[in-house]
Amino acid sequence: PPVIRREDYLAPAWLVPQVSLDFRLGAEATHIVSRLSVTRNPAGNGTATLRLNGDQIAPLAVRVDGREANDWRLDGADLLVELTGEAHEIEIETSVNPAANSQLMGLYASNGMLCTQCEAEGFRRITFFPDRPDVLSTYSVRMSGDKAQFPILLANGNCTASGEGEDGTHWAEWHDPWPKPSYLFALVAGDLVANHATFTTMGGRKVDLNIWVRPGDENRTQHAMESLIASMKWDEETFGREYDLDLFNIVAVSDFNMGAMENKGLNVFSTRYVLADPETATDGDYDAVEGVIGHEYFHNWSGNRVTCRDWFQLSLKEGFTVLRDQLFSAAMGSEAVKRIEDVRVLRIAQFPEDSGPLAHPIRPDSFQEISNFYTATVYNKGAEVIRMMRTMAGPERFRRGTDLYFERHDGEAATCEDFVKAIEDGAGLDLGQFRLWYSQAGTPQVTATLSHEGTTATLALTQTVPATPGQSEKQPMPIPLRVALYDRDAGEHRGEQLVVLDKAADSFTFEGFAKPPVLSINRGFSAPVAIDFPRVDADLVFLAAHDDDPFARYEAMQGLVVQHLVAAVSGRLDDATRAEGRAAIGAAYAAVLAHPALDDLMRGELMILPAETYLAEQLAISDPGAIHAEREALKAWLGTELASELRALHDRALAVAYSRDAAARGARKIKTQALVLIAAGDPAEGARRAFAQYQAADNMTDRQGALMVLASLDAPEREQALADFHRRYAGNALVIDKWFSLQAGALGPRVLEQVKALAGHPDFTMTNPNRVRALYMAAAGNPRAFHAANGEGYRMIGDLIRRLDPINPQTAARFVPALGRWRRIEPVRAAMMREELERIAAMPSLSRDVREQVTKSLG
Ligand code: HT7
Ligand code: ZN
Repeated sequence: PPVIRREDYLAPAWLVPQVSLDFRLGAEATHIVSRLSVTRNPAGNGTATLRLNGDQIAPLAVRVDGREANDWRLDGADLLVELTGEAHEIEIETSVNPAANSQLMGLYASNGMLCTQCEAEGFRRITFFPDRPDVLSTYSVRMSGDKAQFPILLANGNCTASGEGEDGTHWAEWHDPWPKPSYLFALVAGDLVANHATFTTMGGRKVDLNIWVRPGDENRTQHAMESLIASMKWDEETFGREYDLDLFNIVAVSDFNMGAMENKGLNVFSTRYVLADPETATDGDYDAVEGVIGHEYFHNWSGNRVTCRDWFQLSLKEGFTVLRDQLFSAAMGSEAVKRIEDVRVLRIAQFPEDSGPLAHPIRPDSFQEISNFYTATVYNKGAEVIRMMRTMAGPERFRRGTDLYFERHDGEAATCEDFVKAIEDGAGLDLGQFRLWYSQAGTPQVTATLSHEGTTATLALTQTVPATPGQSEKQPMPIPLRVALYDRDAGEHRGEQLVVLDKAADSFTFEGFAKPPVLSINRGFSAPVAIDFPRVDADLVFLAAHDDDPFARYEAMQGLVVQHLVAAVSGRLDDATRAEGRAAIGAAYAAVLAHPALDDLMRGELMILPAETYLAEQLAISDPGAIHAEREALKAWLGTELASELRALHDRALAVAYSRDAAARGARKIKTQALVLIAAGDPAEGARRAFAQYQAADNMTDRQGALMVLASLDAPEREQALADFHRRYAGNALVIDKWFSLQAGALGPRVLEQVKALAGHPDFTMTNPNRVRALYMAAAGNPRAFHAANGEGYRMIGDLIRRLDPINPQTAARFVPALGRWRRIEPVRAAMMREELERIAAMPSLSRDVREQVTKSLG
């Protein structure tokens, strides 16, 4: 497949100021007439050829200025039309089969309704069009269809007219006054009911809000509606952004490739980010609904009003919008806990990407298939990069920068460079060298050494940015590190400072320390880097107990465990040092369990052990079996050592009644964390408590937590609870997804066998990405299953990719990175992982999506 390069960008030769689309809807055949007003772009290359992208569609008719055109041809999937003048009217007819569209891109059928997904290149599967984000058009849409089958007809913007047709049909016309690229087009038709509310903007505009779901689901939309209203208000207060239409529709669909989509005025969501009630959604699910509703709403400005010039600029809208949704969620709940959660996601999902064969800068230089670049790097590292600018500028000056960005580029298709320049000008920062964060891949490795002489402490820092595919030479980048030095006796620091390491090596001095201080570095995770600062356990225990930055406190706890487990798997611990390490960890855990000043949400966070993937990241080559065994052994030791404290904590939490307030949510969090450790130390006691928690549960958080623990135990209660859960929630797709995931993510020795059996369960289907992910992403993310010593886990994921690719290539490609980690795994497993990739590569026909990921992974 051809490689598309950022440096080859050319402005479009033709613009399309207006489009009108006419859909005659049918589940098996939808007929589309598209009318484009095209004008020559003065900034284009002057070619007479109009290139209209297509993908698996055929032109049924092509008319230019009202006459049947002969002067057109196909170039691969694209339609080329020769034009003589400066402006023309082009009319094209196409027909598509939504029911047969298993890729879920373009127009497709889901649960009896019709809906669209056009980002990134789905619009070309509906009609021929310059399907690129820098061609902005105003859209008028007419749709007609059977009224009984499609009682609700929705598109972007406002409904301008509707009426009845013949033979039980009806029609609606929609107009969106805001020019937009084709990827933001949307249409939905189906049997839907709405939760309705209104919001009055700061400028006094009354906006109708609707959350559309299948009849019967409307009672589960209140949290989504409250989150939407909170998002609208927060964006006005925090970024000065006001909504710009009289109507905002959200539709929940069951079949969706990603989480949600920000189509102008008509967001389409996977049901899991809309529906929530205590009986079926965990506290984590509630948070995810709030975060994704916010994210898509915030795109109305960061993405829609200011869009991307080309897909290499994806982080312009995604990185910025992730930062906005993170700040929003932090403001709605606990800032400290949110920061810890966001960093955990970055470390588990993005750090491995940045150190593997698929590493790319947040603004990639080339791609074969853009769908492969909706990555943790573009989204989450992209957010961290913008967060660093905010840290350096401070929130007020950063806001001046974002105001300037929106003012300068409203209505435009912009670049990452435009964003950086606006922050530079608005916030008054020099970001010259900082731009390297956009072009260099790889997680910077920072080493720190603290020395002390007289009353001066000196912090010496070095940085290296590791080589990544296609980038062997790297330059030092500005790394803003929030640091504080603690006086060991007073238990306090002398004020936090921001040091910016912008050279390969530098040092910073701090005066007034009679004794060697304790360093707290990268507080709040001010930079997305890995810090190598070996320290004695006593210092980590000190910070875990005293640091006034909650993230740094968490980091100290994690550091204690990471140092110990890395030493253990590297064979560097003898009996005495193992006992010493465990004693330090045990003491820190005991302090966390008992600390009166900690709220339970934070306590629950501090109780979570570092993930196996994060531990693997600390080693050049890792043995997943050894990491798993050592981590489980530590869990069991903690569970035994702290048995009485953990039982007391579990009992205390059990007594707290269900509510959505922070105290009750915290109680639920520690309840399950305590159960995990109790079960590790004493499986029989764990099973007894988990089963009791399961039976007494009046909410999904407790029920799922208990079932998760039971699913990993070899106890009779396991089968009983799993069967009950399936019976209780039969027909509720989102909860049945949990049932699949819990089993595939479990710890038992038979998990692979169970996953294989589940793939044959009548509720399993390969055509619903949620279900596929529920079973197989959980298995691929379960080290015990995926890295089974006999290679069966690799074989299972390889087989899945081969079977899924012809059905849904985008989803299939998302499973490749797990196999692509082979270079960092011990040689026996690495050979089997590689073999699996080769078997995929040898398939006679593969999608561009999977082909790109596999080739790069083998590379
Ligand atoms: N901007 C949206 C991206 C998206 C997407 C991309 C490829 C294939 C399907 C997709 N569905 C949604 C989601 C977001 O970041 O808000
Ligand atoms: Zn987004």
